Parts: sequence; structure tokens; C-alpha cells
Amino acid sequence: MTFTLPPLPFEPAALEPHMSARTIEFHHGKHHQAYVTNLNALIKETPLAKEPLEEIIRQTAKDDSKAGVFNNAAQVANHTFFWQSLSAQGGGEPPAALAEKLTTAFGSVESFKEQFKQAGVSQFGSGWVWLVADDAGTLTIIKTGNAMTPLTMGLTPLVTCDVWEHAYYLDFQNRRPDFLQTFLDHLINWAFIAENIKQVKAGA
Ligand code: MN3
Repeated sequence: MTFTLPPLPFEPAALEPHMSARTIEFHHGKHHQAYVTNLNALIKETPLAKEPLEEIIRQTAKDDSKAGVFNNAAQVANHTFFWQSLSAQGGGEPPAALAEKLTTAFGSVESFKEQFKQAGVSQFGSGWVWLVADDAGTLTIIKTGNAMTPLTMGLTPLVTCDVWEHAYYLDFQNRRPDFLQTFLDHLINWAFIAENIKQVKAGA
């Protein structure tokens, strides 16, 4: 199949002043689009062209000869997930049931935010920071380099923040910690996390 750029789940200016329309337009319209275009070119007239996106990611994850396909396919999926991780109504306090789960896993909501920020700050170079669940429903924070995704690690992603420089350079220049703090305080989509927890096998 030919992949297309999924539309944003919000208007480009909806997240201002926390994330500018200019950042969103470049990030979605140029970067995310480029991954889609590259992926389509790489799988054209190959057996992978018949497969859904997640299957392409799984099939190419451990095959060095398919690194280009993996990187572009995973980046298509990672970005689609990232846009859903953001909300104009995001940030602030999580709903009570989710706050309880975060407190069980991390000690407190504040401690979750600190640990998530620290993981993002300490990711050397480009990558992603994730809240994930394992099959037992245990919540953990992980960071991944470049295009790497928890989908190939047997983990269910619950939320992500993109820490590639292109995600924040126009708004924050080199200040990745400030970008992560803004994500956690104003943009993180708690409702999306709560919805994703329901998909975990253990039911969390
Ligand atoms: Mn990006």
C-alpha cells in the first residue's frame, strides 16, 4: 500500500503559545511528510509494499540491510503517535484514576514528570522518551535513540515526546529541558494515556 501523511488531530496553531504553528507546520508538513515519502519510495515494488505499517516495522527492526525502511517506517508511526500525545487541553493535573497509577509506578505525579523529563534530557542525540506498559501492566519510562520504538520491544506505548532537535529548535533553540517541561506542564495528553492503558493486556 502507499502510505499518506495522517492529518494532525488539531489545528497547527492550537498548541500556542506552548508549541508554535511554525514548529508544527515544519514538523508535520516537512519532517513527518518526508518519512512518509521516503518509506513509500523504499518499499515500492517490494513484498513489504503489501504490509501494514506495524508489520513493516516489526519485520525490518532486526535486519541491518533494511535499516532505511525501518527508520522511515518507525518515524512515520512515532510521529503519528506523538501528535496524539499532544493536546490543547493537555497538561495540568491528570484525571484521578491515572494520577493513582502514576503514583503507584513513580511515587507521585510530580516524580513521574521529573523522571520523564530527565529521560528526555539525557537521551544523547536524537530520539524519543516514552511512558510504556509491559504485559503485566507495569508502567515505566524509557528513552530510545533515533527511530527506535517500543513496538519492537514487546511494550505498549502510552505517550511519547519527540526529542529530536527539529521538535523544539524553532521555539526553544537548544533548551531541550524547557521544551520537555512545557510538554509536561501544558501539552501532555492525559486522556490519550488513559485510553492507551485500557489496551494493555493486563488491563492495568
Ligand atoms: Mn520529529
